[in-house]
Amino acid sequence: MKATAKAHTNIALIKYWGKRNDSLILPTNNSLSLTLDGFYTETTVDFQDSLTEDSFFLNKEKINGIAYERVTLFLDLIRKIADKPNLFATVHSTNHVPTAAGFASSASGFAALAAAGSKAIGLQLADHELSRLTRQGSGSACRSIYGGFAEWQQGTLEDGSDSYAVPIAEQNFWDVRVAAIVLSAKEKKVSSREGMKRTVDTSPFFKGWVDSIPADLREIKQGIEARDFEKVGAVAEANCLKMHATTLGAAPPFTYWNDITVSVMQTVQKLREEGIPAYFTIDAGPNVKVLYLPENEDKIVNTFRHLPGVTDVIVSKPGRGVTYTTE
Ligand code: 2P0
Repeated sequence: MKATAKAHTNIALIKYWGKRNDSLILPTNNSLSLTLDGFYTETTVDFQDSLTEDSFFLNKEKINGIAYERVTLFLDLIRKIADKPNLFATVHSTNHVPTAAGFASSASGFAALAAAGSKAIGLQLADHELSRLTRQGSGSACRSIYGGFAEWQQGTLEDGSDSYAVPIAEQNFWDVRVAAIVLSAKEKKVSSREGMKRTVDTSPFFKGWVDSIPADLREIKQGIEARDFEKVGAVAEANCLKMHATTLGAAPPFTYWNDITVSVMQTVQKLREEGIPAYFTIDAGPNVKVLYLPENEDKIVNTFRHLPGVTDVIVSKPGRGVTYTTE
């Protein structure tokens, strides 16, 4: 009972920032993302009757501790759905997500684990069912089931049964590019899980954030449909700034930005003044992602590669949804 799946990471243009239920991973707002072809995880799950516990290997190294716990707790969910409580697995994952680029490998990681694990145990899940399962490993991962643009619908039910992602526009609909601007900064101090919780619990700006989401979503979906890059970029950049503003209001306050983050943001705004359409977005870390169109790729790469404090620029096209390798 073995299966292999590959899933790509995604970048949120309308951010997921806040949970209404921590254990089921139910968000306080819808979010919308673009799946990226440059960054992915490939995972093989092999269930065997002879095993008495799960084991997890990441890039060929045996993993213990919290990362192992998250994998085995997630396999418990799969075992429960399949009604096979005593069937254990060996999991091999290979990450093609450079950690320095500041993309969460948890998104591609849990999407690949959910896909390979559910297939290996014999479940045949529809995409939305797979997305709903994936959500319980890591929220943002539920969007990586699909290629191109996807929206995670927060849902209204307490048990989370209507909280999953749906496709908005497929991979080949529109060639929008994303450059990850890698900074020479150390690892972040506040994890996204902790930062999100602190914001929900203490930031007076959190309500304003949540209230502003429906209009942002409406506008960005109109922009995607019309392939209106300025509209999509402007909404994404403003949404990112609002998310980061909530952290400054938290107690104790925190920010994911450093001086180079701000310098990259200012450079993006300067490019726009020069007539190059480029927009930034930032997740729970100091690195900046820049949205641009293919005809401006050289200009974008050259501009940021030479900016002080930038160590690398990694470009990506829209990516595909989950795929399976048959053996
Ligand atoms: C996002 N982020 O929408 C937002 C924007 C970070 C900033 O989703 O606790 O690793 O596993 O559900 O998905 C990062 O949070 O958190 C994240 P959990 P996750 O991409």
